[in-house]
Amino acid sequence: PRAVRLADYRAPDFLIDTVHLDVNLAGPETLVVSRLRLRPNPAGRAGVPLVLDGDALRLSGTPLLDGAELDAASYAATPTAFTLHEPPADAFELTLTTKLDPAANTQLMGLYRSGSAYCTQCEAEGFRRITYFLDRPDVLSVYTVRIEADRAEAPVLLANGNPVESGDLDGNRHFAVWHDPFPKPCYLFALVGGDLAVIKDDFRTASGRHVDLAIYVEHGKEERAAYAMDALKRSMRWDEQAFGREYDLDVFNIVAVSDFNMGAMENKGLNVFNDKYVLASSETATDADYAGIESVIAHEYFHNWTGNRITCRDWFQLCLKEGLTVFRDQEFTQDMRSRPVERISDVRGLRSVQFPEDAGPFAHPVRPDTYREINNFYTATVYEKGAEVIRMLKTLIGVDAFRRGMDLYFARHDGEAATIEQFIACFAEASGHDLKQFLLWYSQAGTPEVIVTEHWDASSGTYALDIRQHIPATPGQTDKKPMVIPLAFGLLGSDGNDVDLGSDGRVKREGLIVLTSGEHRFEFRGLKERPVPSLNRNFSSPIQLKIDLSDNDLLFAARHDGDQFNCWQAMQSAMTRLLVTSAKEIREGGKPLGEPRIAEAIASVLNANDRDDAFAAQFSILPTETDLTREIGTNVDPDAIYAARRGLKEAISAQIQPSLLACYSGLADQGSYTPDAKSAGRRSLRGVALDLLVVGGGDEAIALAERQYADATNMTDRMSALASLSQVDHPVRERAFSDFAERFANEPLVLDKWFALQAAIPERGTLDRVRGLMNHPAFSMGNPNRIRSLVGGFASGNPTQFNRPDGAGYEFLADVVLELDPKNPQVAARLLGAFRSWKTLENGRRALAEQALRRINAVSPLSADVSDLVTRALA
Ligand code: B3K
Ligand code: ZN
Repeated sequence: PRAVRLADYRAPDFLIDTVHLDVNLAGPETLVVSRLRLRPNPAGRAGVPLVLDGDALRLSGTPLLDGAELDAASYAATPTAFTLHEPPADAFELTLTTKLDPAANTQLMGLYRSGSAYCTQCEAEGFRRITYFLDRPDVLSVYTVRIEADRAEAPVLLANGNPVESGDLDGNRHFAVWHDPFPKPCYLFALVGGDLAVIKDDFRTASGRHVDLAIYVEHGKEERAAYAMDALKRSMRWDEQAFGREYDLDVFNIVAVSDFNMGAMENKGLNVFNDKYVLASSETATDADYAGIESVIAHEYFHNWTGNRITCRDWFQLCLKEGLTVFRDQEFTQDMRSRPVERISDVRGLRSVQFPEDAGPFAHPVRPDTYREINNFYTATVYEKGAEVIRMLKTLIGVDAFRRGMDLYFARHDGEAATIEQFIACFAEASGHDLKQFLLWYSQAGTPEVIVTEHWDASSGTYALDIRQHIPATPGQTDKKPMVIPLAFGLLGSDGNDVDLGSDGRVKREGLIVLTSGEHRFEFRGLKERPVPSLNRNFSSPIQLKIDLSDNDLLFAARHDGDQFNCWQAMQSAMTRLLVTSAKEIREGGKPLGEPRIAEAIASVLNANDRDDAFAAQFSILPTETDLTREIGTNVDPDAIYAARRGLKEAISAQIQPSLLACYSGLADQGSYTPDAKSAGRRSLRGVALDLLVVGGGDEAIALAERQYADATNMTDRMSALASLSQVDHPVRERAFSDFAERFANEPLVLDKWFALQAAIPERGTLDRVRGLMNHPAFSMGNPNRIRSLVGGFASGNPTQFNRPDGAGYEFLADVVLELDPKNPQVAARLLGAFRSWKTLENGRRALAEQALRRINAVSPLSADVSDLVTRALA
């Protein structure tokens, strides 16, 4: 496919004011009649042919222009386009019929079947697989949709907007008509037809509108949708309170389906969800699953304003809706749960996926300026870094100006397809700040490095920070300009409190330094002692902070920093430094390093009287293998990293076993399960303690895990026991795995956890185990969740085995990608994310990874999705 460029954007030549769809759901004979009211766009070119997008479409019958059949010479229809050579100069009506076979649609884009239901997925370019259309987000239309189906096969018929009419027809068929008064781009279109169960509720908006809420699920799963419904109502209330945004239709429907390419989709008034993000019961879902449901329900709901009421002008502006909506869902979660703990977990996520992406061949700006396949840009950079950019904006201009800017954006652009410039202009106006330089966050890729050196002059009591920023080169971008970087900070005195900052005129507000050029010096005078700096508090900017603090400083900050995020960060930094050194020594034939003070720091948090369980858990978890890979940066040996990490865990376990045991038994299962943050925190700390104990290796610890597994009254405890056991090569492990498989044989979503855990076992036999599991009756190459759990779990969740020194892990992934590509290119392409850091590997593995990538690249045809990623990986 050819590259599309932001610089080439042109307004559409035609607009579509209204769309009438008549969809007759009838298996392989499904017909879609589309009646479009079109007119030339005054902002477009005059006198050009009308070209509608299509993808694998079949026209059925003769198209009508203003009700009259078109003659064959006046139009052309191919699977990828419908062209009307000489369209009328004024408004006209075009009627086109296409014939579809939803069951044959394995890409899960457009109209397809999942289980017993017909459903749709249109973002980004799936609507063109349903009917010919101007499939671009700046064409907004009012839709009326009539669906007809067999009454027994599809008693439930849903589309966007409000229900208008329904009734019975001859031959056991029935119909429903839906009307969506809000003009929308076609990527937000959805319809569902099937035999589904439903749970209902309702909501009264702040201004008194009554909204009927419904969640549709597979029969028998109704009870498992209760938490999603609760999360929905909390989201609706929160958006009113935090952003002044009310819901705007009479109904809000959610449908859970089991075959879905991603998490969920925000179609106006009819969100379609991967059932993984709807269904939960204490026996089948972990605390993490509940948290995932809460945040995805909120995310899709929040899109109603950020995405739907105001959409994107073009796909380059994707972060306009995604970064902003992730920011909103993160704020929601922080309000529902613990702010610092959620911040830590969001940053963990950012560092483990977005930072490596930004440092490798797939790096791209938050707003890309070119793409060959837009599906490949639904990335951690657009979503998570996009959210960090909004958070920085809020930090820079302050809470009140931020809210005024949001209000202005909603007022000014409601009903429009907007750009990042228009969005940022609202904040510039509302705050009086010049945000030109800030826009670089949208156009420059790469994680900025902020390098800090300290100077302490005891004689004058002057403490200075020299701060330099450097943005690494990324594909297509070698020269970078300095960015605006807000650094929240404090200086810790020896009593552990923040010292009075003294004065440096350029410190903007109390505790905030704003970097704008390549180098800065900040001086603080009148200090009695050298302080310990606490920089980038609460992770105020998505940067790599490089400052060489001693272990003493770090461990001091870990105990005393008034910013909880930075307590956690200081501990992570101390552990990271040790692990990097340890990995290096292991490669040179040495033994893994331990560090008594790290174990002590963990013990003191575990033993604290006022312990916050969720925070203590985060505090005690070591940096991930991905974190260490990124930190080491070049010539990476995943086995050494694993050995260093495992070695440190063993050392900690051995040193503080009594504290771990005391903590573990003090947190015994309290019986009845509730998914709230506090109880989840308890369970997560219990899991962390157990994990450390089991790594210590004693039979007693293994017995403890075995008992926890068997006695568990909820999935969180059962899974944490199984996860701990999965890391040790012991007969108990296999017993537990087979028990789990039997217990949950009829629960595909639960078996996904079982697939993923086995795929992550850091042992030589795992690749064969994964191959074997692909033949398990519960596995299917047709279901994205199964593939992501087993194959994705191996490729992205098992650094030592995916990166086997013999290259077998890479070859396996290449085989799966090539097998899947013709059926579901989007999911195939996603799997290739596992290669995002291949260039940082040591030479042997690097050559083998390259060989696997080249083998994929040599195959023809490849989908646009896979070929785009492989090309970029190899560039
Ligand atoms: N907007 C959808 C993602 C669509 C992905 C298309 N490949 C879900 C979301 O971000 O809310
Ligand atoms: Zn989204």
